[in-house]
Amino acid sequence: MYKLIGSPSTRAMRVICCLEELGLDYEIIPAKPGSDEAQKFNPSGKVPALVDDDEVIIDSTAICLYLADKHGQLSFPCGTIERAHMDSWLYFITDEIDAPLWVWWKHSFILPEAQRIEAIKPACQAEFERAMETMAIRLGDNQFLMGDTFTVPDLVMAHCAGWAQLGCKFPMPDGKLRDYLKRIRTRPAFRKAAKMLKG
Ligand SMILES: N[C@@H](CCC(=O)N[C@@H](CS)C(=O)NCC(=O)O)C(=O)O
Repeated sequence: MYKLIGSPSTRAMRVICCLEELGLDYEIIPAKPGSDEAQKFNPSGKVPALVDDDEVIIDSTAICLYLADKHGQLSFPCGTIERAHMDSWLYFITDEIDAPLWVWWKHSFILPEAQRIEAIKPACQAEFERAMETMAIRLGDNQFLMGDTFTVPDLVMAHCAGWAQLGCKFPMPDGKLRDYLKRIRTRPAFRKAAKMLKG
């Protein structure tokens, strides 16, 4: 059975959604970010981490990709053009969506108050909004980021969008992008994961 280090209120949520989509058994060890417990699995103390037998994998996106590749769903084979496009989405989401959200979040809640810079936050929101505009164009009329196939970038994106809307209170434009996010959030795996978040 897989062991997931990190609680649903963190990026561990992405891995929970992935494990649920794949129908896999897992146990959650709700180590807090930066705790001694988390540091046993990741020298930075960050979560999530995944334990698979004697191996520990860190970073939510790498974990989801590993699970998807290993279990032959939610991704495309390495070396295919589809995989190239799928990876392109993943880097876009981590660089241009997760990164500004994380900077905004750190300067709102995580850093010691003396290190927080309020003035950086509007720039983070603007970067996020620009990425959403790009995303809406790239998504077009597709059901998912990779057309008809639901893949790992969809689940990372859905997590980022929830974080932006509920955590940062960033407005989400109406239209195809909102419909796309709703399509993901109403999947059974996501509904189950959302219940875990509410406790
Ligand atoms: N790129 C990493 C980021 C992990 C990360 O920053 N996790 C947060 C919780 S969501 C954390 O552990 N923060 C503690 C810290 O920054 O020291 C991932 O996607 O797993």
